[in-house]
Amino acid sequence: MELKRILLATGNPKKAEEMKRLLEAYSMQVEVPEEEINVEEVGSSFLENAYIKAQAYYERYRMPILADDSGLVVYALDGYPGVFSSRFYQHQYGGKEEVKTSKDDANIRKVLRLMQGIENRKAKFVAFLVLSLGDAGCWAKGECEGSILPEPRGSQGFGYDPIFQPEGIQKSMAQLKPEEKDLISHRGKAIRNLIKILRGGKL
Ligand code: ITT
Repeated sequence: MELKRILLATGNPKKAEEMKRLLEAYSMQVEVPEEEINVEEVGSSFLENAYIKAQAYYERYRMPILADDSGLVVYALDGYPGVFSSRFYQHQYGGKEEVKTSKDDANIRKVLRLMQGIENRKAKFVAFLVLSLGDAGCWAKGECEGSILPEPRGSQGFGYDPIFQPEGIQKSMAQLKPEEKDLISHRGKAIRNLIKILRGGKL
């Protein structure tokens, strides 16, 4: 199936920038919503939350919608922040963290605090995409394995990028150029998997 125009179901400008960059490589016209919809992400999985976001935006805009639900999974922290990644600083798991400069900074400080003295630093980024066309749709997934650094490094990207070191790379995700992140990131892989589904004629 050939999709020309698509609206991103996100209120996160940095995430939207990445999705736009990745999709435009496939000649798609990518739009961002004029107004963010306040969606309650009540699902217990990334897929469920991506579906909830896609549905909410489809109801409002009635055009092809692509939603992304993503996050950081730290094995030694029972899979947290997981689906709570964007607001981990205020989650009761591990105690709340005060916001001093930004939410991203508070989230990072909390993960580093919880990881103090823990040897197993393995983690992964996960992204689930849901495409909604109203009467049809599909989903795709991408993962990026790595580990949690002892302190933040770099200023590119967003979220937990400064404390995440992708497997086989001697830099944090926030030290990579945008095109380097796209090649290995969970979101890059998920978008390429989605394109395969669309091109494979399975939708
Ligand atoms: P929308 O729901 O409006 O899309 P959001 O930021 O709340 O925006 P999520 O609920 O999917 O999105 O939460 C994703 C969080 O996971 C995000 O805020 C970051 O903290 C983290 N995250 C996801 N992808 C990331 C990436 O590529 N690099 C760093 N952190 C990432």
